[in-house]
Amino acid sequence: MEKTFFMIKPDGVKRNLVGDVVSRVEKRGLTIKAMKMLQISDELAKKHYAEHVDKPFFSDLEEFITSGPVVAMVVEGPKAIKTVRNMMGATDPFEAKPGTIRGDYALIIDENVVHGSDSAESAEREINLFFNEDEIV
Ligand code: IDP
Repeated sequence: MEKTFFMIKPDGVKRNLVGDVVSRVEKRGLTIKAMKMLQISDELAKKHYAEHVDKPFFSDLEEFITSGPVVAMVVEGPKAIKTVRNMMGATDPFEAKPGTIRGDYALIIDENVVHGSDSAESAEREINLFFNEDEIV
């Protein structure tokens, strides 16, 4: 069993896609171990996207990710990290295959509906950034 961090970004929440995205996770057979809605602060955005803070798109990314509530989750299952990444589709929705979340619901890289950890190290780091141990059931 593996745990990963999964998040519905502000565009997904604004577009009322929470139910659908959560339903896809549940129907796939993954288990939701923690879930909460929160508004990301500038400080948390810089920590979460630490690898991107020096990139030219960071200010747009920070503005976007703090622009409204997100739904953050800890999701568990066999090979959960890669399984969730496969369900999300490519970072650029133009490249994302139909049937994936981004391939079905997004058009541009700036607003691509979901985030999921890309490695075991990021999963651990991101879960600890968003959740206390006692919030994970
Ligand atoms: P990921 O979300 O698929 O893991 P990352 O490369 O970690 O992709 O990028 C994090 C987020 O930063 C992306 O989901 C996207 O919203 C945003 N992003 C990445 N590259 C660009 C870009 O070139 N322009 C604008 N936004 C970008």
